[in-house]
Amino acid sequence: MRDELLTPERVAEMSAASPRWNVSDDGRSLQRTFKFGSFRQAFGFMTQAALAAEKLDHHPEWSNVYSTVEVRLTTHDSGGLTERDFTLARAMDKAAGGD
Ligand code: H2B
Repeated sequence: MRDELLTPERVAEMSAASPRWNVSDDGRSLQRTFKFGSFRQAFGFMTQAALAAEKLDHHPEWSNVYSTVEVRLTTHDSGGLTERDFTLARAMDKAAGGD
């Protein structure tokens, strides 16, 4: 089942509620750079986020260099942003702790 794409108005609303994430210029993805104090913390975050992603059956595009994790969220099956991207964004915020 293909999830419905969010309207630009809904994307604006939802991204206001997830202020650490940036909407890409084309409006089709969310991006956030997570910075940690060490590689161990970054990888711990990735482990937790990976388990959350599996539970949600929604997966990030991401890369890790030392203590930095760059994340891009989009719904490939739908070709843009859906509710699932924001759900995973919130789960990743939670996994990162802090704010
Ligand atoms: N993750 C993301 N980010 N986008 C998708 O479209 C997607 C996914 N599709 N994870 C899921 C898995 C799909 O392939 C399975 C069959 O549900």
